[in-house]
Amino acid sequence: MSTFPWKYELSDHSCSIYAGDLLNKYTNVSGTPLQIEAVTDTTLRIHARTLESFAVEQRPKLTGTLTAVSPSDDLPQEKTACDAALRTAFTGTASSDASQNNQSLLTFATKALQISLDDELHLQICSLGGTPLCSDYTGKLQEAESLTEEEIEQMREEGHVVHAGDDACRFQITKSLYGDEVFYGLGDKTGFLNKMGYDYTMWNTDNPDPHVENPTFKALYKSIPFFITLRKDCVYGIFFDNHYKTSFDMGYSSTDYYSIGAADGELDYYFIYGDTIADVIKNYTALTGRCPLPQLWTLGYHQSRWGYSSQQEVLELAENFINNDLPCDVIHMDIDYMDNYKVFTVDKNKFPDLSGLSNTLQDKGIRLVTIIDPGTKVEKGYHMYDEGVCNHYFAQTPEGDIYENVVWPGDSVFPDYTSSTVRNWWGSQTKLLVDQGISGIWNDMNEPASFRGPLPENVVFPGDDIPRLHKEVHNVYGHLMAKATYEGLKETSGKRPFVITRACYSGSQKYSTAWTGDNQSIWTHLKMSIPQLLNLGMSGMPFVGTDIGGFGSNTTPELLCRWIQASCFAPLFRNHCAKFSRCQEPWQFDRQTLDIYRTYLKLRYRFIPYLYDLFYEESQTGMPIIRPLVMHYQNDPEVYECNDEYLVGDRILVAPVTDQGAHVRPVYLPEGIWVDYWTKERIEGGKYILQDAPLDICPIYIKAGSIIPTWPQLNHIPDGGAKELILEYYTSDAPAEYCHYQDNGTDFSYENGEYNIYHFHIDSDGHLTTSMDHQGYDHLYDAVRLSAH
Ligand code: MIG
Repeated sequence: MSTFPWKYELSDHSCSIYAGDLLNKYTNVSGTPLQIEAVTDTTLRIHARTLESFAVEQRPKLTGTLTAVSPSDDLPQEKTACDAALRTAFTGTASSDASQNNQSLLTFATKALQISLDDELHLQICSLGGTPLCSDYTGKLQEAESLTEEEIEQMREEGHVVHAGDDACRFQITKSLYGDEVFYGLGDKTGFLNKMGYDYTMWNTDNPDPHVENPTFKALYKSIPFFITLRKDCVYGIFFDNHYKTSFDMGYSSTDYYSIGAADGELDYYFIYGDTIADVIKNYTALTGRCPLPQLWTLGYHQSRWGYSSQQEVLELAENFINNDLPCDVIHMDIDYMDNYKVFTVDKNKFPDLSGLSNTLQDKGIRLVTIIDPGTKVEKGYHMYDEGVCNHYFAQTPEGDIYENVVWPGDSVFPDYTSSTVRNWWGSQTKLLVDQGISGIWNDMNEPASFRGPLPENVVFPGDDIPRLHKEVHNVYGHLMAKATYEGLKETSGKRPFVITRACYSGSQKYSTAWTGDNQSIWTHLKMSIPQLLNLGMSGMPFVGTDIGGFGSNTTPELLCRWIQASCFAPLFRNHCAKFSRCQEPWQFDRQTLDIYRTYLKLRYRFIPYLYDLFYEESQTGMPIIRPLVMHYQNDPEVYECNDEYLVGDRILVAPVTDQGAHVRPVYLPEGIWVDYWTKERIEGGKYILQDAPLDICPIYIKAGSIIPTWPQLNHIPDGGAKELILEYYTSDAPAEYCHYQDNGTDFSYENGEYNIYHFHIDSDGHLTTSMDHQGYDHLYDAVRLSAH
């Protein structure tokens, strides 16, 4: 992949352009009405700085494509970025003579793409062979049926959800549909894997009603304005880097086009091309960053509940795990540990000795993570409030007063994370928790959520120098909070920070893991968790999970069993539930539930080294940990809409049961030989099988020819990992290879080369040889064993 130093520095690990750093990204753009820049041969940035030229005066006159731009006469061609780029970087030739090439105002090519603009600035992107990949739509737009105010009111009175006017776009781009598109990504949205035929809004939203498939839930907690389009002969992604409220109509209004619009801000999107979905994700995460290597223990089991509220209770909880022989690495403390919900305080009555508690637990192999919300209590004498007021760290009303709303602590104010000074201040507070032995921070309510109505659009975030309104900051508020937390924890702990956030924007993966917010203990949410996590992974957020067992309402033993099974390879592996709902630790039910639950915790723990290898791969390439089948079987249309199976890496296939009462399910196995993990039966793929799945069985299959590194059974993850590695080998006639990554699992010394990469090779006779591709970490395994099946 070639890079063009004249524009951006692309590095494999992080991105210099934006996402957290994004608030200043517009400043280095020179002033042309439309720029098309090749960031690489396969990534184009389409950017128009002056929004005014795109503003569409009234709906429904949304033309969407670039037709509203200033007429071509006003476009000094020699100054367009594409022209400039041609001189610097492209191999293609320019044809800027309109008469020479039909309507084309300008055409040029990279090593992978041909780009042309017509005289109304409709953009067409083709492969080098000339096949249109993505074209602005030039036909007529579907007009929405218009209802009178009265009709809308009546419908709303009866309880119908009518979206009228509230999702108005100032501008919109519209792309042709060729009829063979399947869409993936878009973050955490409800519904199925394929987003074709739905529409979504990007506006970080905390709505605790049971999340149902579109259209009621157009928005959830996260705004990741990136999707991948799979067509018969091509794959491309579009990343619409605009963090005002944006909308994505993915063929919902018409079968002829899809459209992307924004309430404000600039037209600024990236077209990202690749041969495979993996390529597109790699190129997208080259722009927005990748999730850095986590600490090893974060891959273990996490237990949480909103309601753990005393030192004694947390201690007993840990003992229950130990006494029941249940693997567990982390206990989460929700808002009840704080003194009156004041962030960065601890209730000394309920937790008289938090340091003592964390030490005791850490000796037993269990760590603590505490929640931190943004809402800061209004209370004179409280250090966070006093310091924030004194230094102007909080968001303001347009008149310049501190803006107040209500959240858990009562009257609350909102830190301005768009300011680097505020982020540093906030981040440095993590010391208070780190000093008491806290190992990670969970960021909640950072959409931001508020009890007394939403924050008005014109709340002001003063920032470092440029003040911004809430409507611009909203979708990156959680992202910037996570950044502050990550950077603070890195400084105060010296470890790889463990952060969980609810609200996200593109790029949050650099700082944080995420969970999918307040689901419910219902079967539809178990079912939905699979496409939701897979789409998050394809949106560049790999370290994600759902609340196992469901957050709201009461779980049932059967649902809990199926949920732990479905999640046993979920990157973030946490059981969490709400106050007032039934406790859902595994021993709260019958013996059978406890036993099944234990089986899957133990299964998870054996595969930790494999998961960690996948995290290493992810840190290099952006490849998610769990993947839809389509990522590895892109030429098999049968898997395009596979909503209820997933791959872990490329060699483990999981097909969980997500229906109440089901003890058998159809499983689609793609081409190749698959080995049933439980029975070791070998099955030829490329077909559906009917799989028995009694309550204690989650169907799992391993691709023949795979080497998978596992650990001996442990109930807690030691820093640096286990001393022994067991290579599970699922035989085939061909030789097998596997690269395995190892480091101390805690800090950043791997950046100085302190890691090992083992290269395992098994020849066709089944003999194992090991070589070292890299050796820099001095704790090698005591033993590496081969276990062939
Ligand atoms: O308004 O901190 O999604 O995980 O337990 C509820 C209490 C606030 C919402 C989070 C949930 C958490 C709860 N929080």
